[in-house]
Amino acid sequence: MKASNEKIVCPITAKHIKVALVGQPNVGKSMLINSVSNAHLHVGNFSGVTVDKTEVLFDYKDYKFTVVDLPGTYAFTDYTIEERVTHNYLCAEEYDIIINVMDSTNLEKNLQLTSELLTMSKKLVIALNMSDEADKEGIEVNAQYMSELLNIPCVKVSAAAKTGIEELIETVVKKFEGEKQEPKLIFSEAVEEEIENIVSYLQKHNFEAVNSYRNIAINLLKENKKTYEKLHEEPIWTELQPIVIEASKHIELHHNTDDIKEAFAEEYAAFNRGIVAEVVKQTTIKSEAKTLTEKIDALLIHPIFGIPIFLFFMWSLFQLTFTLGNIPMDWIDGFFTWLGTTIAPTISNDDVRSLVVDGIIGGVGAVVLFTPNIIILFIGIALLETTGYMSRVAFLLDGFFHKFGLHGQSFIPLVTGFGCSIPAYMSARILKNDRDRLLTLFIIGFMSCGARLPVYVLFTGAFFAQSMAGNVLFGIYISGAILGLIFAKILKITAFKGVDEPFVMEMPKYRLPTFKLIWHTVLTQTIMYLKKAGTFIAGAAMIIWFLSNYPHNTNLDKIYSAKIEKSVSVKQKALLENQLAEAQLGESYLGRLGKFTQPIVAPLGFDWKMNVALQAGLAAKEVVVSTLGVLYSIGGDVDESSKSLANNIRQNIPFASAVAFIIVIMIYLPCLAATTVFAKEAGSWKYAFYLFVFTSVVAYSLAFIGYRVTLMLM
Ligand SMILES: Nc1nc2c(ncn2[C@@H]2O[C@H](COP(=O)(O)OP(=O)(O)OP(=O)(O)O)[C@@H](O)[C@H]2O)c(=O)[nH]1
Ligand SMILES: [Mg+2]
Repeated sequence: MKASNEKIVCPITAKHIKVALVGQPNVGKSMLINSVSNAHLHVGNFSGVTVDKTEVLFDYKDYKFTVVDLPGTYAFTDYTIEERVTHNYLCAEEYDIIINVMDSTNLEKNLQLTSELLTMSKKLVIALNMSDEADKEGIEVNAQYMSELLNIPCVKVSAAAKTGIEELIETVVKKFEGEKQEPKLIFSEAVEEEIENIVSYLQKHNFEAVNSYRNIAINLLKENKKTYEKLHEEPIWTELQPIVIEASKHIELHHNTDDIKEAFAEEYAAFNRGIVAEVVKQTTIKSEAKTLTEKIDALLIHPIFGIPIFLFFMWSLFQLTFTLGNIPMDWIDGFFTWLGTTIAPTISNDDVRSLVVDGIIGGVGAVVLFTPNIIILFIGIALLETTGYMSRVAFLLDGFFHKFGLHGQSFIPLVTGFGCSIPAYMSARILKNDRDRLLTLFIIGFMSCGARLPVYVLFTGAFFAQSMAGNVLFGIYISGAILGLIFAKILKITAFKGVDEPFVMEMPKYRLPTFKLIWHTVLTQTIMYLKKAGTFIAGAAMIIWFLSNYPHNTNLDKIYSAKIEKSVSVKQKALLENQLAEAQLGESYLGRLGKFTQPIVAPLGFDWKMNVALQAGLAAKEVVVSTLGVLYSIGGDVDESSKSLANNIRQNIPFASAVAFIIVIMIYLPCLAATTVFAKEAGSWKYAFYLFVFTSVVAYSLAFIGYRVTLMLM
């Protein structure tokens, strides 16, 4: 019975394989997972794309794989927050195998991490990724020999070209089913002797351990904190400690240093050089890919032309957002108009009809209308991220950023902020220094996120000719960024005082992104935008509709119906009906709330509708547009088409008020979801409160100035 039980239980439990994917930044870990499964993890050509762990599940033959994508980490010494995620995972979580992903074109640097992984107790497989690039650059890696030298299976793969993937998975399965073999990590004779001393002591005392004696000895000598803590509690420690101290002294003496970490760094570097010398052969003297990167860089990171070129790219992007984005906008607008007019006659109940047509279709339609603009912006950001240009711009702007007290590396979270503030807040983890990180977190909101784009497009489209609108849009984004820099400086000399740290940022090779990669990146973000429009925004639009339709004042109905009956022309009748709708709106809950709080925003030239739209925008910025959509489709110049929202805005909102409104949108608190992430990343809700006060004061003051100045100029 027992045997048959075992037969049933074992294969099922044995078939789950949990793999931790570890490697230096930008070596293609996330892309490798996308290649082996159907996942669409975020891939970008710069260091620090993945900042949190993500699990991906897939089946292979009889095995169920769980692969954990971890943030890239250079070595296990100096941690940023995201590197800590990786280290903590490797030390504390349950998993079966580590796949160490390496960049075949940069083995020596990648080995810094690999050689540290060799002393861990887990089974290890090495994926020599980017083999396609290595081939192009004439770099030959002898994977077979490397496997023998390290006693770890090494498999050549290319996540981009999808080669070697099956072999890699087969190797993982084989390793999983087999015994753990001791990796070969060889040090100089002086160190080997000391390791041997400690090993024989452990052997003599038959010390029980998960890791091998050799690895324990190495970790003790390296002053690995975890190993120390564990051994410290053992009875043998009193005898072992002097042996370790003595051994460390010998090693330090051998390396002519008083720092054991430095001694080991030299040992590792020598080992890594040795491995590379054995397994890597450069077949061509200077590769074409390198000269290409150099040629492009000569222009793109040119000290004088670099920044103007970048600004030109950004300007073109916003021009495209407007000109190209406006074409499908007409179709979408037409579709929602058609939908509204088709559905309206089928609903007999006045309230339900208004809820569906004005509330849901009006609100959601107003947001969906801007999908083409959002897509163009997302494509721009995806290109910046995947080509390798992002790190160059970070480098270009570093000196400039330092003048404002920001770190060059802050550029990455800041640019991410143009898409959405949530990943931007998270990517601020790449900043090592807590003060720099907090400062960056406070500034990210100045980079207008994609959700604010619809508001800008709506207002610029309403007040400017098509030929100018793109420029104005570019101006809004640039002014937001410049304001961000100015306030970074102010915060730096007041709240976040401290010395600047030098900036080291890896400059990846230029990579032509595949159409598929851009497609998936943009598609995922667009689907998220549409999903939000269909769920959250639809819900918010319904609430806004309800609050703006109730309570219904029957007295007003009576007064107006008498007038309407007496009206002489169709035009007059329509006018009176509109006045009635406006009056009812003013009496609604939303109208009362808007009017009650309106005195606060009156100095900025806002009417109560703008006031409630801004308040609703605290939930999500798209809600500003959907709220305006609902409010203006009830009152004002009634026409269901969303394009008329722009007309309504032009007719009902004075230009100076519109300027002040845009300034508030640019600066005030990010959406609820982003603010929650902000609080989490900053470490406390206290900071979210500071952010609220900071952004509100700045938004209000600047909007006031903007309003007054525009009034004066007009
Ligand atoms: N040519 C080539 N490019 C690759 C390959 N694998 C990944 N890339 C590119 O390398 C860059 C980095 O890929 P990611 O998957 O984001 O790297 P990562 O290791 O997850 O990076 P972090 O999350 O920052 O640690 C992207 O531009 C990919 O398109 C490959 O096998 N060949
Ligand atoms: Mg990644």
